[in-house]
Amino acid sequence: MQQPKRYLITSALPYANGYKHIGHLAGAYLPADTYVRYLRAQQRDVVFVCGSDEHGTAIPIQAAKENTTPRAIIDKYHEICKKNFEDLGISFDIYHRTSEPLHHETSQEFFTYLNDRNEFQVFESEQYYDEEARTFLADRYIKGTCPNCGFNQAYGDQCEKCGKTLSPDELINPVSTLSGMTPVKRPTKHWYLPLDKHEGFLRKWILEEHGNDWKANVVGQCKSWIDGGLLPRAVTRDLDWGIKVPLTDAEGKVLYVWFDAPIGYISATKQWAINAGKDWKPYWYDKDTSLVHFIGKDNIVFHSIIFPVMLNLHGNILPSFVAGNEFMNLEGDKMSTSRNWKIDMQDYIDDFVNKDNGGEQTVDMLRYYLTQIAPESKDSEFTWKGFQDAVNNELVSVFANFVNRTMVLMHKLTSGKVPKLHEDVMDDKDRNMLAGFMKTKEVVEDCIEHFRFREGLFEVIELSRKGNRYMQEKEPWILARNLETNPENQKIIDNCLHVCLQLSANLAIFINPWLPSTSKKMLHMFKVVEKILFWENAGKQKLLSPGYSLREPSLLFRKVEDDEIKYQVEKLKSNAKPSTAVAEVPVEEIKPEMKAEIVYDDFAKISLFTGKILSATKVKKADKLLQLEVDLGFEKRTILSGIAEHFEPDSIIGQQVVVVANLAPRKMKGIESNGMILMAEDSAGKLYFVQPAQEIAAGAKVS
Ligand code: B3M
Ligand code: ZN
Repeated sequence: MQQPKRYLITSALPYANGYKHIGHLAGAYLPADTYVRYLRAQQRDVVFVCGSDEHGTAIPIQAAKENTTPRAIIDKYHEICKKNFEDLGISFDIYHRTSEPLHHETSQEFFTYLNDRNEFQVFESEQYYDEEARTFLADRYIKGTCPNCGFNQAYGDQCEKCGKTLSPDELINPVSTLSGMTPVKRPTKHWYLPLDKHEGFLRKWILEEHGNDWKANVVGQCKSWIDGGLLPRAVTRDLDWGIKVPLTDAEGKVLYVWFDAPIGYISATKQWAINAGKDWKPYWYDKDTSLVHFIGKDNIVFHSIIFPVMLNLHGNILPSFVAGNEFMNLEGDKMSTSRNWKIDMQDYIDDFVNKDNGGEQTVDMLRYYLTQIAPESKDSEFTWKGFQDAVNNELVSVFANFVNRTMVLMHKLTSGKVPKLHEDVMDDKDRNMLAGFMKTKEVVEDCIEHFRFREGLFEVIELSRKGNRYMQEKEPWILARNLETNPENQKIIDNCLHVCLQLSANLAIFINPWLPSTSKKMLHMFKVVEKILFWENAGKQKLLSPGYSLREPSLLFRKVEDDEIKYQVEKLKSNAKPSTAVAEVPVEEIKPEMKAEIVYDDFAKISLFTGKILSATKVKKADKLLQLEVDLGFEKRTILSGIAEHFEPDSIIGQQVVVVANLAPRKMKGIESNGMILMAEDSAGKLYFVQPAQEIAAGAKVS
């Protein structure tokens, strides 16, 4: 594939309605920043945009909670989020706002362009109206009883207890949250984007063109959506907070927040171009631009289905990749703002970065751990113990240790200067180490270009691990003991430190996309300028010139102490709010049923393999069944599973599973099922996938 001429990288625009947590950071911001820093090191033309999403009901609802105005809310949280990202080294080229006039104009122009070409359909429908507050009610402004679980505080768009997506019409005894009154139905008119008309385009573009090069979770979610039947989607709302619909017959209506928010990427690019004296148009119109969206999984359909349809109709380019990440759990539970089970970026900044013994190194410590556990292909989990282990056992003991030992020994054994390489005493170990730089470069490059940031970082740490091993084998400190009797040893010492120093310089280049301030600190020790970080230098064997004197080393990372993580875990627990979402189910003390004894041969008749769910759709006229496409590595299977009441189809795409692969085929509702998925059920009847503790390729034998 030809290399794109320019890149436009976007991270999801966070709602400016509160603090954002490290799960957000790990999903949509940190991987984007890593990618961008790499592209910049490659000296490619790249613009990295983000900003606040300041519309939608989320904002006035937060304003009501804080007893202030929507304007005050967005002003407050815009500044907080912007500063948090800066503090954690996220290097946006612009952090814009959707409340800016430039964005309002851009969105209205977009709407008008589509409307003028009759791309919308206008429908009238009956919607809830609050007669006392004299306003139509957005879904979030209506509460009532959930038809699914009976929870009496469910919202018009979702029940927070059972998680079911709802429409206001489904609520039993709906009440307006504005006035407490029972709302009435009134006719209202809205503009709809007829997604159904674009099914052919979407199938071709996503499933045919990107079915293989996009991530399975993204393609799978899109496929489920498309297979589930696309419907016209309203792009306007009856609300007084938002961008006015630019039509005379649309009094009191605003653009739906998910219509204007992604256009925010365009207005941000425009503002960046104004500031930088550049032209924004090629970034949104030229086919040789690579547009990449970094988002969390709850935003996938908006970025891979709805916004692309809009872009296509508007004559813009389409994303070349949608980096949709899964979620990060925290200490055994889902991160949740409503239950306060989360670590805000601000919390980490207060407790680590702004502390006396914190500083920049703690920024990179977090960046390291969040990348190491990045939810690239499945949900992952943050634990404070995991954080401590990653920092102490890898960053400190492997990476920093190697660099530090190299620097200390260089001061001790080669008088603070880069020693020269003596070809005559070089051995295979030296040669292998030197040749390894280029190999790592190629692997890291491949990882980053293909959005596998975890693996790329792992490779860099591996290289420093090899450096430690090499030094351990060479033992220059032992050779130094009997220099008088063996003066030739000095050459071997020189070679070892020469190699270790060139390796350290390479490590500074490699680690830069992930841990930029660590790399800067290394450059300072080596007394070299930042230009050395250009990727073209990676893999080179002569980055530091022999004879050049280097600074005294300073420690790259400090250890994380036991009491620090103990404090964090306690803080998390004591700040957590009781959940409304999960009902306490009494655990009954009953022994499970045990079937009759079998012999090994009975068990050995079953062929079990690992697999991955590629897509999931509800089976028509069967409440319990989901139709799954499962990748078994050696083949793909259709499997019907009776789990529809337990999982939303979208939420299980990409899950690892264990499949009984030699079960006789069985037909249900006209569909043939070829196998069975293993599930575990707890005493409350909740189902869990049985899966390997680590990610493993599909098709692995289970026994
Ligand atoms: N503000 C939702 C979110 O923060 C939404 C993203 C917009 S991206 C254009 O998850
Ligand atoms: Zn419910």
